[in-house]
Amino acid sequence: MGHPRINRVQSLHSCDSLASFYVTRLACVFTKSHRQTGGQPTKLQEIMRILFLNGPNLNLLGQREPEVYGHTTLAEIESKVRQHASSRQAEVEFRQTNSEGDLVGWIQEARGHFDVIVLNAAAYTHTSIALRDAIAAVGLPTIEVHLSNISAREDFRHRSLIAPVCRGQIAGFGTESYTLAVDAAISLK
Ligand code: CA2
Repeated sequence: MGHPRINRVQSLHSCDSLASFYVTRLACVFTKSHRQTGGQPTKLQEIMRILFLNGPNLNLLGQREPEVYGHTTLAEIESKVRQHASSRQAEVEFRQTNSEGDLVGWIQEARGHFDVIVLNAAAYTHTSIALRDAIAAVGLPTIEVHLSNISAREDFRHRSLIAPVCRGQIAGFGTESYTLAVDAAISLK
């Protein structure tokens, strides 16, 4: 992941016109122009930055086992998530990996760059103490997401090792689980 560009934002407040401050790229939007507010201090609305992480085999979505996971590809889910997020002034980064180490690294690096992590850890949900420790250590609100209802499937999928360190879990709504996760992330603002 590249480092976000740093933009300099000049304050529009009449009383502190010399003041300026730094924000990470797209961290804020002006909700009203200075003119519209008649010279009143301009209100800033924070943009929610959401990191979507997808674990092993999710790159196969839409290509294998459509009877279990449907026909929608991960790229199509990403596109739906981006559309949904942009209509709600949220910024999204979307990644997939088959490697547990990548997921741990991305969770560790997320601090300071993202406000919320949405994680479909796939099979690592049920096995990974490393992911659980990373989520707990980083302390960013993390939403666990699944396409299928893991509680209604095989016994070994009933237990999530990451659930106790996540803010909540969304499971069983197919691709809608991902757009619901955008709304859940925004609700944490
Ligand atoms: O329901 C989910 O989102 C899961 O995280 C999906 C994981 C599974 O191990 C979890 O228990 C629940 C599996 C992702 C693998 O996706 C595939 C897609 C197409 C073909 C084969 C696997």
